[in-house]
Amino acid sequence: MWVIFGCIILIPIIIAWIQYAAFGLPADPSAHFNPVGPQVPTDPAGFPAWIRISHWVNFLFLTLIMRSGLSILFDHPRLYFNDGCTPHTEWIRFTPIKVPAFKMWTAKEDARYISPWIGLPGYRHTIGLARVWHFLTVPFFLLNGAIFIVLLFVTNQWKRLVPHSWQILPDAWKVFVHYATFHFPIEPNGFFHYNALQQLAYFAVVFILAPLALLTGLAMSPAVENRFHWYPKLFGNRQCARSGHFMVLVVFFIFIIIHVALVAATGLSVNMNHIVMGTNATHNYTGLYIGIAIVLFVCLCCYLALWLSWHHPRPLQKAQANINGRLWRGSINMFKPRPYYTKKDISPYFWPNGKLPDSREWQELAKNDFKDYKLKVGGMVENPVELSLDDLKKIAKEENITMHHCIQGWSGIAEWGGLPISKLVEIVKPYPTVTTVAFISFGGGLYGGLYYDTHTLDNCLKPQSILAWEMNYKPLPIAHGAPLRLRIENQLGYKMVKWIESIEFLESHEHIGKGYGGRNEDDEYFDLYADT
Ligand SMILES: Nc1nc2c(c(=O)[nH]1)N[C@H]1C(S)=C(S)[C@@H](COP(=O)(O)O)O[C@H]1N2
Ligand SMILES: [Mo]
Repeated sequence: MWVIFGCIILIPIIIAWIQYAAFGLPADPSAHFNPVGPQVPTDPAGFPAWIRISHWVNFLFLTLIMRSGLSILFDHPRLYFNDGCTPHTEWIRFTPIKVPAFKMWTAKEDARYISPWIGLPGYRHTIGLARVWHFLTVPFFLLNGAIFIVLLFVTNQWKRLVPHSWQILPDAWKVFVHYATFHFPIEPNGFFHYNALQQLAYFAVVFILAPLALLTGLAMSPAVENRFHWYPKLFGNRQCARSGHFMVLVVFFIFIIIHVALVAATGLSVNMNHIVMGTNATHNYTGLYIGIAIVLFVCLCCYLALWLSWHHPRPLQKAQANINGRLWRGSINMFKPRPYYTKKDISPYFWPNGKLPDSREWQELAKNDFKDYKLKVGGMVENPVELSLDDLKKIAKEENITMHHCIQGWSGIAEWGGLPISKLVEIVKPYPTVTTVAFISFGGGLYGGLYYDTHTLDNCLKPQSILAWEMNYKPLPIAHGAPLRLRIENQLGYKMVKWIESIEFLESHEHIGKGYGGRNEDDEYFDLYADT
């Protein structure tokens, strides 16, 4: 990968130098630009307020999105091109640790610390809040982008961004040869024109990079993947999409560095007057000073976001539920998972996660191969039952090969065999007021308390929602949840309770635990709806 990246960067530079050595500098395509006004009267002149505002709003949002994205990345600091995320196949890792072969190494243990100077909120095991910042910003980032693009095309401003002739390509190359060989090309007045390379770069950021960020992000959603299996395939597979999402971040970062460096190098105070004040004034620093104030304000927002994450996480979680929870519930959460994978897709490796139960009761049951295990099913039902594994197996069995999506970013494809939850529902007969099913584990949560999670009854009745006692055609291994674990395929991994002790039918997720829908929702501010 490093060789490939090196080539992508070095080869154009080498070609530019060869061209320069053999033929000298190419003619500068900006030479014919009118330096004091638009080329033709219908060309845009200056930056209206909506451009300036959306530019700086975008800067704030991108800062939040990129920093929270890094925090999310560091919860599983490895990137792959294979869906099984087999250790040692990552193309890049942000951890010194090689996954040990001699002991169980869970994905949670593998999470890293990231400094809050870089990540939002930073630190370890803060993925819940990192996602809150990431997803809370995204709808507004998209809205800002949409408004920008609409206004771009209802005004004449699109002309500065959208190339209208293929001539832009050779022209951009000529400008690149200047930069690459350390010659500054002629600087057109950005109030009226960009040079060809600049125009191409801005165009690519707005019309390619930003949409790619959205599309690769969406490809990681379990609800989307399980309904439209072809979609992540557009990028190769789900982990390619995740890697691509990261590369989008890297390109954004490189763009920002070069953008800011050139803004500074080509007349900082004038350029700042353009994009802050909307004036073409050359002899005052107003734009620069206000621009610095805006940057400081963004820093302050970052600090405030960190402070809120640490001192008022619950309102953040609730804001996320009110905005994105609602959005997802009414859209992608309604998709029904579809069968797709076959035996040959089963991943050679499947990351284990969570904490093995340490209760004496579970250990006794495990010693005896769970022969004495009884699943307790109760709550708001007409017919509470206790069922052994054999009882469960006698009711029905369904086998599905599906992709597991952990919130941390890793995935894995496995076969799961077990009882469709719909069959259990038929037996216990929940009251009509039941909306929610809670699954309670023998195991504990990261910060204490029993591990549990809730699902809407609706999701429990979707295709492929099962209580599994079988993984890859063998009895469910201890590490993966023996004797019984949950599979609800349109949700993220943390909702798939392992080592299930009991099931309760409820009128609301607020009637169990701290009332946020699960151990991770209670203690780590994860989403109630884990569709993405
Ligand atoms: N009881 C219990 N169930 C749990 C967890 C846990 O910590 N405790 N971790 C969850 C998470 S975060 C994931 S990704 C999956 C992992 O399942 P696996 O170990 O089979 O990969 O289990 C889920 N179920
Ligand atoms: Mo997970």
